[in-house]
Amino acid sequence: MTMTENGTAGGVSFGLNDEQRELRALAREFAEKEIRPHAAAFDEKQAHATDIIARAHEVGLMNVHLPRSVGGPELPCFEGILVAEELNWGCSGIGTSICVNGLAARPILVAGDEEQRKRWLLPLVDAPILGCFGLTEPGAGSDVSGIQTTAVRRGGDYVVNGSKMFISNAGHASWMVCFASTDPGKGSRGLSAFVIPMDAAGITVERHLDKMGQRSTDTSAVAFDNVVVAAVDRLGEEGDGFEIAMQALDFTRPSIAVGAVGVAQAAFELSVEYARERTQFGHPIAMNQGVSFIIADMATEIEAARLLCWQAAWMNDQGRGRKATKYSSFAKLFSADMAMKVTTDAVQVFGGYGYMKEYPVEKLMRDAKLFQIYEGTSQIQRIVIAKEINRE
Ligand code: COS
Repeated sequence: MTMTENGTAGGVSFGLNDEQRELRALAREFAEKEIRPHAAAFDEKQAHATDIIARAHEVGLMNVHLPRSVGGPELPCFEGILVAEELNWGCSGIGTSICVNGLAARPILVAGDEEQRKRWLLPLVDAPILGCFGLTEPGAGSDVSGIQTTAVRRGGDYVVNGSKMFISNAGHASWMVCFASTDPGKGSRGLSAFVIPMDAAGITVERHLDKMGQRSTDTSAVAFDNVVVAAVDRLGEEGDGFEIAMQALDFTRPSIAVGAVGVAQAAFELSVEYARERTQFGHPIAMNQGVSFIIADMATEIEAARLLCWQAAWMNDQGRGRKATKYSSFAKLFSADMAMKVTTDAVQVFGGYGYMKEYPVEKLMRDAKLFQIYEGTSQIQRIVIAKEINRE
């Protein structure tokens, strides 16, 4: 094997270039100074971090994938996950509220025309405006084809009725990409996507939901009662909705996956620090093999998860289509399950103190759980992986 000038072997490099290192350092510094110190208080109060989101916008850590045509930096998926890991290291509740625009904007980037991109995405560049992604419903979470919200054509408009559930940032968003059935007989082939302003007549944010973890992300239930939507606000053609949603999730799942890595990394760092300080039987507990093996496993599994996230993002950036689908699900499945294990182990390393709210690791364990659920449960990721293997 020969090494090339930039130190890569056989065309593969695990190193970051200068710009990527700078971007990651900027995100880490922001997380350290602007997010971490407030994480516990926002969690306790279940408060939306309006000012922190505005600061993230100001320093360029939001909307990083928006294309140059609307004034965005058009960073690849890979650069986005470098930022997402650090923000979630700071606090995954606040990190998620900063990153949700990536998911909200993606269907518009997948299927929107120039006019729609300008109308909905250009304002995001100038101000910390939030969008949200309205896929999940009370009766349709994993089974997207079971969506009950309807959009019925009436002249140049559609009339939307139904309800959405567990929608991140909905209570603070200016618009939602809403998936609704335009042909209920056709299941997934009958779904269409619309961009709907949240102040449209007939929309109610019904409940800000009280969550176990990631409490500073607003998660709300939204009702649609005869909401009139102009046909020009439909993304793509009628029936394109399912594919638009799936393609959006292919791109955003690496970012969610790496959020889990950020949470696990935080739990790992705290565990190492604590194990060196905490003395029992006359020596630091880090010197006990029982504890040191837990920490060694944490480090190994975090590294493995991060590499899967990097590969999934790279697949997306290479335009690998359905290959990226599988790798995004690899990353999401492995990282979410890893973060749950690592944060649970962190509580174990801290012992009785770990179980107390006074120490930071119990929050990380609560936060980690959501990664196994949102943007497709760990079981759904296995279904996606199995389906993609069978298609090959
Ligand atoms: N990109 C493009 N097309 C895709 C696709 C993708 N990533 N995934 C599926 N499709 C296509 C399929 O090829 C199929 O097309 P054909 O009928 O032409 O073959 C069509 O879409 C239907 O796909 P499939 O048969 O796999 O659909 P299912 O109803 O069986 O469900 C799952 C698929 C379960 C994978 C899907 O519903 C899913 O991802 N659910 C989880 C959703 C989720 O993440 N929810 C969380 C809320 S978002 S915060």
